[in-house]
Amino acid sequence: EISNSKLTRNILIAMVLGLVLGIIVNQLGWQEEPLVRHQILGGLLKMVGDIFISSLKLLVVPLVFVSLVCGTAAMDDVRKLGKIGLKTVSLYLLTTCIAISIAMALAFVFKPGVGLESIDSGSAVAVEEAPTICQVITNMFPTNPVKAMAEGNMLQIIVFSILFGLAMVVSGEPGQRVLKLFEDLNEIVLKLVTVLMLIAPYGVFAKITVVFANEGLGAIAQLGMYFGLVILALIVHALVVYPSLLKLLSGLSPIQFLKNFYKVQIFAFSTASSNATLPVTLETAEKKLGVKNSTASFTVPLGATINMDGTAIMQGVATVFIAQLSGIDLSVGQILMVIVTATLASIGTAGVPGVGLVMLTMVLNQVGLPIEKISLIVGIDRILDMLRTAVNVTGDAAVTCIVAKSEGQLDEEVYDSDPDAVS
Ligand code: DAS
Repeated sequence: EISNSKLTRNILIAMVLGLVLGIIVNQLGWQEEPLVRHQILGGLLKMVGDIFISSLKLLVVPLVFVSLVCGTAAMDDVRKLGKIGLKTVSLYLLTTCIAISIAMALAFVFKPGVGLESIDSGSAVAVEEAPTICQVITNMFPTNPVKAMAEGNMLQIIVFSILFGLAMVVSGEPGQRVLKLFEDLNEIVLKLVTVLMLIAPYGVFAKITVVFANEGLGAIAQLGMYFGLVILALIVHALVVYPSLLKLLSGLSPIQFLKNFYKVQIFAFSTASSNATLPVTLETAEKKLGVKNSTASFTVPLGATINMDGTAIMQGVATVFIAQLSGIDLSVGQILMVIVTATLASIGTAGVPGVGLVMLTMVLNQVGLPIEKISLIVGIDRILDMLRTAVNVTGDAAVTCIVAKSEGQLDEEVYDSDPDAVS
């Protein structure tokens, strides 16, 4: 197992190498040579890239099912904590919905994927007639959970996982025993994510080389548009939405919040893992934001699992970007489906590096978009992962402050004091 930072470095090196090699091949016109086109771009590199994409798809069903059952069963505390629990979960889901809506709106306005339809990194699918909202809701309930998993019908898997987790909560002893099993399974599945991420440098190199060999410098512009748009949405969410919620709902100073919290954001950025940042988020919530332990010890770990606004933002922009790449106009029903799927799926997804990309393949699958089209964005996803993880943990802390303040569990003297003065 290699460290996150080493893996990040390898992925970035692979991306740059692939980009440079691809552009050289394109500038020399070698991509038209039959040997290069069929044996290398369409042969070896396509194979390596497809194995990488398959490894992401492989993870979706076990990751969503196991982590969502754990996430739902953890709601047992929500039931015990009643009002606080309900308030916390509602705010987490609300901020995630706002995040993905901002992301999709920006992507519809700036159209990062328009003009790249020619990128043939996967065949565009004929999208069947969009179902009505009633049909969507009816179809969410599986007739056979195993069939839903076999078909990768994510909304049905999500509904089944939540129902199964709730049944565990209300079944007492048996539920507690099965929960322990699922918590161990969750550890294993998350480790599987880390192990499969080791393929990422090779997969990224293969995918990026093929795209830039075929598209040349043109693809850089679109890649830059996508990259810039995700960052813009992350900044809007972190510097407008959270400060507004802090000010409006709790009268807390957003500037003071950022002064207290920026070191955690840097740690989250460097680890690209909400889980790894959890101890730092928790300590800062108590020592610098003045949140009582009884509240923070519930809302912060819950947030690290069910609240991933930064990830939802990437998924929002990426979904619209890939629809535009594929020349597909998303219907209102499909847009709602993306928001519901990404929000519900984020409930269980624990915060480890790369999990956002796995969840993106799930969202694309759900709305019938070609997953192969993520070739262009897998390379830079690692950098975006670091940025969006910083937003994920910021959302956890902001909601924690809002809930704590409303329950009289936040010491404003600590909150307003100079964070560097605190021991
Ligand atoms: N790295 C994940 C986290 O820790 C976010 C993601 O992969 O999108 O929150």
